[in-house]
Amino acid sequence: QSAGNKQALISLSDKKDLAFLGNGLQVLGYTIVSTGGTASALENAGVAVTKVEQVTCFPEMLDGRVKTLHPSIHGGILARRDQEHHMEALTNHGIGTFDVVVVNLYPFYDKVSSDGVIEFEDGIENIDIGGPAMIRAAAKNHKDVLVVVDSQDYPALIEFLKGNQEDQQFRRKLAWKAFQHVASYDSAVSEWLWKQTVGDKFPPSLTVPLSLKSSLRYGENPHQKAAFYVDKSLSEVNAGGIATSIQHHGKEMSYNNYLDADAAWNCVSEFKNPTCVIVKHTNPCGVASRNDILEAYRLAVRADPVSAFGGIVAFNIEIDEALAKEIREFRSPTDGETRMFYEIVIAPKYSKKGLEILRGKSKTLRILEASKNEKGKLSLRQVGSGWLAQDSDDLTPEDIQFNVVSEKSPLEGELHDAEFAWLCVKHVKSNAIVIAKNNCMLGMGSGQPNRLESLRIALKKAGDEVKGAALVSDAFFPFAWKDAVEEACESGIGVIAEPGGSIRDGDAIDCCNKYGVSLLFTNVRHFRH
Ligand code: 93A
Repeated sequence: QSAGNKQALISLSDKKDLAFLGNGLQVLGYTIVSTGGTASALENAGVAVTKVEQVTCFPEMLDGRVKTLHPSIHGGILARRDQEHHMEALTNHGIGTFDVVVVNLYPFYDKVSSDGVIEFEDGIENIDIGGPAMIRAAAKNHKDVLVVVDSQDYPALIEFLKGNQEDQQFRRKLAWKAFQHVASYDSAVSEWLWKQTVGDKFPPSLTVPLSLKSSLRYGENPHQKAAFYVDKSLSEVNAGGIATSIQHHGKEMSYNNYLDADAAWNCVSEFKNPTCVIVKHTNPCGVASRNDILEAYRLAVRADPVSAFGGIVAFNIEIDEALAKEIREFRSPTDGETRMFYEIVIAPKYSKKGLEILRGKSKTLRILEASKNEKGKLSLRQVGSGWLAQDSDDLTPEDIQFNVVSEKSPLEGELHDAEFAWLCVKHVKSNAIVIAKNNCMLGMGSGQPNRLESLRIALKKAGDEVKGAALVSDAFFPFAWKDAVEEACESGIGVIAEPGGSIRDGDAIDCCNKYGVSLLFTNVRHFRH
């Protein structure tokens, strides 16, 4: 290679925007060196290219396992330009330097996570060795070698090269991204191998590095710094949901927005019928299911209009024109005048018109489109310097039984109300009580350190409507007489459902029998701490 001749090394499995990249580099006078498939694709796009084999004077061998693993390639990437003896060595061996390295890796991740069962051998063959070696070499020598692993960075690369202005920050950022790329790739490989030994059993292998999705303006409070990270392998396990949602409109998502949106989406995704869930501070304060989604929305607001104001509204069906208008226009039941204000609206889909109307509601309203949550999600929570891992609480009403333990059996409607309230209570912070009737949450008590207090809050919110409704508790009642169960019975509730399992279960049953209330035991607890 003649001195001063700029060279770019390109080796890509994902050839997206390759023509743009190749042409851009060619126009800038770069000689392009490429591996087999990439070279063909460049030629097809009308870009002149030198094959790696011409540089290494070696054929690609071992079915492609060894293509670029050669001193003529790695010497050209790794040589220190400021070290005379390095440059001399290159000259002596007839090796040219690379100024730009663009590589993306074998699609290992897509291969092993695609639906079809992949043969073990196939997985192994998709482990890229030469690619990461080039990326790491270029990232190490980023002072003189620009390393690009993401097609989204091609325009910035071309602009940078046109500018001829040195910017070490840009180079370092690319290098940082390059090491992240390789690290998450290796994690995916190691996790896959781990799964080949333990199957899908717990615990998972958690060697995953996180990649920064965005810096947040602040954390839970303005004096706390914050950021949002995504984890590619977890986002596979935890496919769908808020982390991968699309924001169509509105102010940037905040730390609390992410938490609340996640809570709202997780809750509304539980329901099969058209449902609206309104969340405030991670707790559902309004939940209603109706065939008429407009009606569901109005009921969800009315359940607790004060809390709903400034909350997060989530739907499990498309927001069309009529629903969007209702969200835009609906006035707070507290004064009948003020239009309801929300931080976020979430839905799986929007009609064109629906989206347009919501966009017009306010500049700030965040409009999210989220895809369905997968089951078996992994949840991680930090405890000091450690992490607690568990799979998600995915049980559905079909998975559990509502066993009648009282003399009175619930009516069909009451049983249905209990199931509905149970779906809600799973999403309320412990100690959690939910009162519901006719597919609508009437009241809830959350986060109190004692169950009696949660019950009283829920009863107060439900007001007179409590008569004949269903009351569900996330865990058993430790006491019955002169305690939560009795207060619930005195309120006129129709049916109570709880896990059971207290040594005082007998008292709860006696109490319900005395008041003629149906009592159901589910045998399943749903703490949410
Ligand atoms: O099999 S490898 O691990 N051995 C190598 O020497 C090597 N060099 C580049 N895989 C290697 N690559 C990978 O080939 C790159 O990371 C890239 O993903 C792919 C591009 O191949 P092609 O240009 O033939 O489509």
